[in-house]
Amino acid sequence: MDARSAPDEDTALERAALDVLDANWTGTATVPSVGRYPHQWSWDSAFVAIGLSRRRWSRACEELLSLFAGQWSTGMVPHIVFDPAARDSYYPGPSIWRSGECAAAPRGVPTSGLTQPPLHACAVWWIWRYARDRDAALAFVRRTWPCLVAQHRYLASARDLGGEGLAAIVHPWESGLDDSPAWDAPLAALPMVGYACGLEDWRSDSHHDRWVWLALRYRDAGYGPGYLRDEHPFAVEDPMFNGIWLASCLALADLAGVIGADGRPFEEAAERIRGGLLARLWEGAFYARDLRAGSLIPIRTIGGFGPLLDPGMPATVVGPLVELLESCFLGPSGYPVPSCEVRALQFDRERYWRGPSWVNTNWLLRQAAAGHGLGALERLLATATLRLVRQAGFRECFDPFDGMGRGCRDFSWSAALTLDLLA
Ligand code: 2M8
Repeated sequence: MDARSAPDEDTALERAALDVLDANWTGTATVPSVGRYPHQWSWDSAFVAIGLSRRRWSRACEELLSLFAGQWSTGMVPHIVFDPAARDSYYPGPSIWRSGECAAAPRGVPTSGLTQPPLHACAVWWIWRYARDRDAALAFVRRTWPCLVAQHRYLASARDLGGEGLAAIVHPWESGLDDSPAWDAPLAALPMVGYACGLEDWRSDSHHDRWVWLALRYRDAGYGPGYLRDEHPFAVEDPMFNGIWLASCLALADLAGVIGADGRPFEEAAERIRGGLLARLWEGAFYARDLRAGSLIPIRTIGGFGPLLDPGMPATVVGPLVELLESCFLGPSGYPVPSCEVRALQFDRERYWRGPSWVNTNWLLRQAAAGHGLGALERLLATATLRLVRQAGFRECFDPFDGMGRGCRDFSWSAALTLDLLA
């Protein structure tokens, strides 16, 4: 059935999506989910702003502005901006990150010390593109421009840990694909034993303990760039993070035209990232590179399709990537796109980023398909995503075989991006 064929159903779905976003709005930002994620997350807010830009334009602007209120003086946009009024139910919360003790963090706005995929320039472009009030839109672009430029400068300097133009993530949480099997090997290699963080000794082998240990180590080093470069034991060049960064560089080049700034540095940055992706992460497919081990991580996940977001990727790369998508991700799953290759040993249909399908990555791939003129793939991804939310609601993620909803309900980016798909 064509998922877009029934106007009444579309209206009801749109209403339901707006209800979720209204319920998750705190007055200054949209939380991903009221119970499980009661603060503001960085790339979630970018997706929410994109989804709201055609329905609640001013709120889309507020969403990004409240995120930028948490930006550090280094330019880093933190992955969580904490709401001091929220129940302290999320771990690790502000008392673990202690951003207030770091001179680079903003005063009075508690945040995490990590970042997340830099989709924000794309979101600002969306807001600009769909504004009815062009003066207000221009003012918004001018206001956010310095934040975006600082964010990109931070990535190009403090995060080019491999020295070849790509940004490295220094924690799995920075990828947004938290428990992806791509991070299993670098996590397993962490030298955890013997490091006491003041809370307890680390003897456990669980992923969660390793995530927290890594965050604490970075915190205890004062969140410094020198420590990241020379000592931090987790540094990975992720194709999704860098594909999104590249797309945002292109958005910045376009936004430069809007405000009469020079767009060339951002076009050049996009070219540098494209060169880095091809030279360092491409081996018949895109893989993440473990900078500490000095090798590619040989597992194909949804992250490997991030570079498709670049409309300038050569056909010799786009062709095999689309073939891989069709044969190992779309073909074997009834409800695409699974977050890990279905035949991989690590694939798990029930566990977050180890198998389930997600609305945000489906949406990103749909954008990528549109950018390459792949109309059939673009339509398939839109239809499949709308089918998921129609059948299971705005869940956090979905079983890729039977479409059953997983994770929390009333999840913001699932609702927001549905609005964009319906638009
Ligand atoms: C998940 O990540 C957080 C940590 O940042 C968590 O598991 O607690 C991921 O799905 C991430 O991509 C997302 O931004 C976040 C909030 O929705 O949840």
